[in-house]
Amino acid sequence: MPRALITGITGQDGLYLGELLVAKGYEVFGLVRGQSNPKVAVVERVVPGVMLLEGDLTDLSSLIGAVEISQPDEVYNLGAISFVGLSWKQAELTGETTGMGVLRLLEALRIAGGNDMSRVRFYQASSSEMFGKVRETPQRETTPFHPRSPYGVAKTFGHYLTVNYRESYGAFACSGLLFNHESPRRGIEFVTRKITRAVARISLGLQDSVTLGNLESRRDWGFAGDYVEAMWRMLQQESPDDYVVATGVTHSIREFLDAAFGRVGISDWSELVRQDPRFFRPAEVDVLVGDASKAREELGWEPKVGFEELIAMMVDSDLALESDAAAREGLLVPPGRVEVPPSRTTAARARS
Ligand code: NDP
Ligand code: GDR
Repeated sequence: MPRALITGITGQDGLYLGELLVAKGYEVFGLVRGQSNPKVAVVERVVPGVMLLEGDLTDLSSLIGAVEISQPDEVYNLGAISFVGLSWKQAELTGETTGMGVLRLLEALRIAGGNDMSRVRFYQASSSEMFGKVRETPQRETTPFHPRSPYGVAKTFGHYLTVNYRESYGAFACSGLLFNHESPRRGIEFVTRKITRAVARISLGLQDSVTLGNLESRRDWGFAGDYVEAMWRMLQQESPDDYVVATGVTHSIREFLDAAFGRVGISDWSELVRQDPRFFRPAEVDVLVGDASKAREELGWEPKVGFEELIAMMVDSDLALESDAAAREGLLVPPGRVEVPPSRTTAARARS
């Protein structure tokens, strides 16, 4: 039975990867931080059977301990401060976790292995944010980096360290340059889930509008469930390498809004979306679109879920979650009654 250690098991990708590896027959260990992490219950519900280990990417000895207990064949480093917006407000913490965390984990593997890194295969969750102010379009493995946020800078550090441990110690270390990937499990701070949740709530009359930042930026959005398959495939190759993982299609936030509101029958959302400078970034990444030819050719990987299907999946999931929650709190009108809650009016106006 192969053994895998996942940092960031409580996050979006950690849950999908945990499910994938358990289904493949792995013994899965997950690193969980904090003395009473509320997301432990989510991991236990979604991926029962995963062994949870206490540890933190800012604490080397806890990482050595986790490696010694789990004795992994494969390590997936998904843990990070992953919200780009937060990385300006907590730049030092982002550097420590998203950047230095990679160094600590690689060092933990080196130290626990007595300087022998050949036994274990390592995956680093690198990011399209490293391309930042892009030097060419589409972005591929050879495109130079120009990160635009403390997050992007920290990920670039982690990426080069992964390459460096491969070259210095012969580590089987891969870096996945993954473009945005989303799902119903996406955190509500990210724009896609912020929108799909708001669309659900507006449609149910629980909220009047949603306030966003820049609507013009464009992203290459895929489905997280597809992307964790690419991570696993990287570690099954004969030799370690770096791969871009993307759909090759880019859309603006406006187009995302069109599709998300369209799912609940609203075609004109102009009165339902506000903009606030609070949600604009000090430096923006304007357009991202990836070329995943290498992943397609060498890993046999390709995305299965398209843009419209992804958004439908997220809106439908949020509709179910929000109507369940509202019904529990007595906020929704039971079927058969004709009363309309006050905040329903804006959405109804927009729909008519
Ligand atoms: P999430 O934000 O959903 O998950 C981040 C995870 O990191 C959480 O489990 C979090 O734990 C954990 N974490 C945060 N700080 C620490 C710490 N100090 N020690 C240990 N763990 C910590 O991110 P995603 O699942 O979306 O992304 C996974 C990885 O892939 C991240 O590294 C992200 O930067 C990267 N990435 C993501 C992309 C995307 O589009 N989703 C694209 C490219 C890269 P807790 O729950 O306790 O906060
Ligand atoms: P991103 O994702 O920065 O690409 O990083 P996010 O969804 O946060 O932003 C995408 C784009 O939307 C614009 N935007 C807003 N963003 C948020 N969060 N909230 C808003 O209200 C809002 N309004 C407009 C942003 O300016 C940006 O242009 C994600 C993360 O998962 C990273 O960890 C990962 O590395 C990259 O994707 C690839």
